[in-house]
Amino acid sequence: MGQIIATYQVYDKTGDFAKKAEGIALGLTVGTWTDLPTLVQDQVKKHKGQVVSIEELPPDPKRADLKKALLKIAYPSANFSLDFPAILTTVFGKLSLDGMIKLMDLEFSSDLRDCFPGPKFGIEGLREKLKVHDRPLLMSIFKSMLGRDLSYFGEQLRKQALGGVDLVKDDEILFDNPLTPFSSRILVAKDVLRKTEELTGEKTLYAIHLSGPTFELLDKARQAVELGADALLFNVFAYGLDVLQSLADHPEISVPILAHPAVSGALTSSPIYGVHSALLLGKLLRYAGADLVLFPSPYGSVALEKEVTLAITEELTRPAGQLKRSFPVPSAGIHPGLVPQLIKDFGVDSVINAGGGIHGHPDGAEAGGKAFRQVIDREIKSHFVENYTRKQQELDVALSIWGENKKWTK
Ligand code: 1AE
Repeated sequence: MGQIIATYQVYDKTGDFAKKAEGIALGLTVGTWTDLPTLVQDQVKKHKGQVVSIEELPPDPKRADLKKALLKIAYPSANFSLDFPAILTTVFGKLSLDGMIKLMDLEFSSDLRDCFPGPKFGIEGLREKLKVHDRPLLMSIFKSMLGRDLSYFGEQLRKQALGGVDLVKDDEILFDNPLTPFSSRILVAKDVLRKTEELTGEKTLYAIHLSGPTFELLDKARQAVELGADALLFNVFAYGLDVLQSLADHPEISVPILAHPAVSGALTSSPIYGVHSALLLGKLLRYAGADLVLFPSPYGSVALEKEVTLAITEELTRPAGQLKRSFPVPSAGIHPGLVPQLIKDFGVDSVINAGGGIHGHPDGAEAGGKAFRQVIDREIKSHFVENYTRKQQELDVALSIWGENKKWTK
């Protein structure tokens, strides 16, 4: 029978973690156990959670009065239906309200994992769409779109595409509005990007922000696909993992989905409470079908610790049965000077993503895109071509203001 093993980080004054673990294993499954008549005990046995392991950890220096441990508890698949609401309620429902406890990981037995189709495109599918196989992809973000109209939108898109950007995404704060309506953005983008491709010979995909009331999302996503949208940007944590999964699994939603991390900090940021970032932004977003996952890089304006970003990346890309790999997109405050470090940390199979770092180039967004492409090419090609030299005028300008390998500063 399948199972999910949950790992919890817990604290306790007494250090009686065996009692705590057994309390969770019972409390989240059959409730009481030994007080039941023998016949009933037999009936509920297969539903009881099992304590798998208890590992005591060194206490946190600031809370030396509290003992700390990792508890692993197995939940049988007989207890839940195969959807995120049922799984999350089983492993961390009421328990998430129960004091100092953090959900660190969920290990799905392979039969359960294989029930999640995951990303439709993944890294390979997206590379195939763009015909780019040998370098990190470059994504840019529309900025300052609030209060702007479609001609501004089209012009900003044109400049980003001419700069050599592979994907342009809406800002996650751009919602339905009369100046740049949803369907018009798709149509304008198609027209602009067809023309830029004729000029440059390179494809650029536009990811439109899918937003609005939950029950309208599927129809809107269908409409987007029918109008020829290239990709969807989705603020998954404002809705829930199940909404992403329902969209990603739907046969008519035949475009890549970018998952944005907005709101997730409320669940992941505490070292003591909530859900570990590698689980929420890594493993579960991949299971839920995100083709690309944005998360704060260690270097930008809203940063995560480096080891956390690497753990997210590992979950998005490690072998996992038939699941395709999702693209890691370390983001926020990225400028060209950070690209060598980003490639070193996240590899060629990652996406360099910048808003301010493209639009803030003194010579405009087209030059901003070129500066990024120049530094990406320099980093990739200089490994293979001896004495590699290349025109890098736009990059030199960008490095003169942001510096090389310097962290983002306000
Ligand atoms: C972590 C998400 C980053 C994001 O969505 C965004 O808009 C970044 O903008 P910049 O690159 O910091 O200007």
